[in-house]
Amino acid sequence: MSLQTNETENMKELKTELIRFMMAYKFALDEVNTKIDILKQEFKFIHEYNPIEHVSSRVKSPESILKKIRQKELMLSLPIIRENIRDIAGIRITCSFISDIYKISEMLEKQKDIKVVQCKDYIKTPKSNGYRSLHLIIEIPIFMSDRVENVYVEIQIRTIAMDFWASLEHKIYYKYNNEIPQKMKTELKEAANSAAELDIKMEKIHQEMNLLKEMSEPDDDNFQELFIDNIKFNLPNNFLNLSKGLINNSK
Ligand code: 0O2
Repeated sequence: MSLQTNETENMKELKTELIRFMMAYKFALDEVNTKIDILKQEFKFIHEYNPIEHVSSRVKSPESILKKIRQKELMLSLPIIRENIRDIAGIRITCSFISDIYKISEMLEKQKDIKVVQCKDYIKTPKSNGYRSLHLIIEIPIFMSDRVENVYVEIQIRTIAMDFWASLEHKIYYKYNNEIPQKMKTELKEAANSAAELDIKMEKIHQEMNLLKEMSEPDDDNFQELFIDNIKFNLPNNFLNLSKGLINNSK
């Protein structure tokens, strides 16, 4: 085989390996997104409550991967990149309340094919700039045609308020090229604390509302649940008996 043919073959092999490498992360995201969607739907139908407000996911761009390789001074080798850059596949889940964050993380942790390899709780211990979020690095098996690959996925779970703060902070961080003026840093920290207070207040109001709902809920023995277009109606048994009579009499 000539040197040129050899090089072309090598290039082809490298290209296939790179495509396989990136595809595994896309498949991992598909799997985790499906898991989250199932939890979301199940919660809505069984518990009549949806703890997940919003889900977004992305595979890190090759440019961002290269940037991280340089930052971490890694060797250009796929197994080294795989082991050291564990957020190539990333999912962000936004919830209404802090308790939802832990509920969702627990439900994911319990799934047999998910292995949690790292958990960073920036809610219990916020970062010094005020950043709050729960970060999980999970490992999930992906079944390919000729192999099984265990792929890392980073899952960030946060409330709407935490997400609002993090998006703004991220924009400011890039605008000032990592050199945020001290005044703005202080304001951001204050805003993070206000957002955390708001989260606590909103959760308290939500709990009080649930309590009131429970107290005013009709006695099950006297009512029948009826679902029309996913909307729940509580119909008194007396009314149903009366309707039965009406139908029978009209026959
Ligand atoms: P991007 O562009 O969002 O992906 P790592 O660098 O991941 O090996 P690190 O930094 O210890 O290790 O991980 P950590 O603390 O779990 O943070 C990872 C991700 O969390 C970041 O990814 C951000 O998305 C988010 N994050 C962490 N700290 C902050 C913060 O102070 N502000 C905001 N807005 N987001 C934060 P990347 O790769 O840095 O960026």
